[in-house]
Amino acid sequence: MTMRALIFDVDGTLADTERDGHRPAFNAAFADAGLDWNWDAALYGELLAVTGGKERIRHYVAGHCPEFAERPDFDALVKRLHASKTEHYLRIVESGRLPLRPGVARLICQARIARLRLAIATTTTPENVSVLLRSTLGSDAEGWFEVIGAGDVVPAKKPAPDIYQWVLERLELPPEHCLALEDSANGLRSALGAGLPTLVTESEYTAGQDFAGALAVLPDLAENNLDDIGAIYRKAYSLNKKS
Ligand code: XBP
Ligand code: MG
Repeated sequence: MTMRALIFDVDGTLADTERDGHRPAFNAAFADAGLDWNWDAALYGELLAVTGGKERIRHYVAGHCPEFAERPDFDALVKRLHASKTEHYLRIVESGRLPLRPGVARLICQARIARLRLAIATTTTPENVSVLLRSTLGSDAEGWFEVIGAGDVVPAKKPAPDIYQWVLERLELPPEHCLALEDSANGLRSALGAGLPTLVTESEYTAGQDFAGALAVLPDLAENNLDDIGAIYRKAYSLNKKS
């Protein structure tokens, strides 16, 4: 079996974007709308159980102010809040406050030299991916990724496998020739559901989650933790040989 492509998750995998990126962006959008909602770091960690920003807002309302969902314009309000949040988030990303996690740039560079194909499978909004890649890897970085599957292109977000299946279809590769890189149990379940061997790097919000089925769980992709991603990929098949 030959590894031909790496498929990266974004939030928590490429960069630790949640606590100091998405979270303050949500709070700024709520303040702009005159809402006294404030997601502190602990509450946000709970809300991350639900992927997708619009879905997360709805999940928060259902658990904290269900009467709000009775409003006739609730759907439109959620969309407006999320659009405002995305504007705030893009400014945070463009400010350079969200660097790539350790080892990510090195791995992408090594993968390009080894002529591995690159793709992205994420729940976040497509524009968030473009700006993060540009601001961390440079203006041509987006073009390094043949397929970018993001946000609402699929009906069901992670942990559903849809986004990884969407990416595999466009790569025209079977899952066994790819390796997914994820940070969360939701993301791992999504990748495994699409049949992908998966490497997990725990992030600040996902440490200690259930990563059963991952090829390996690492603190990050830094050289002292990952010296040969090919060896991790090959584990997928040596493991199968034993079973
Ligand atoms: C993480 C998510 C996203 C972000 C917020 O995505 O679940 O919803 O938290 O981004 P992944 P949006 O780990 O799959 O990259 O508000 O744009 O959804
Ligand atoms: Mg993630």
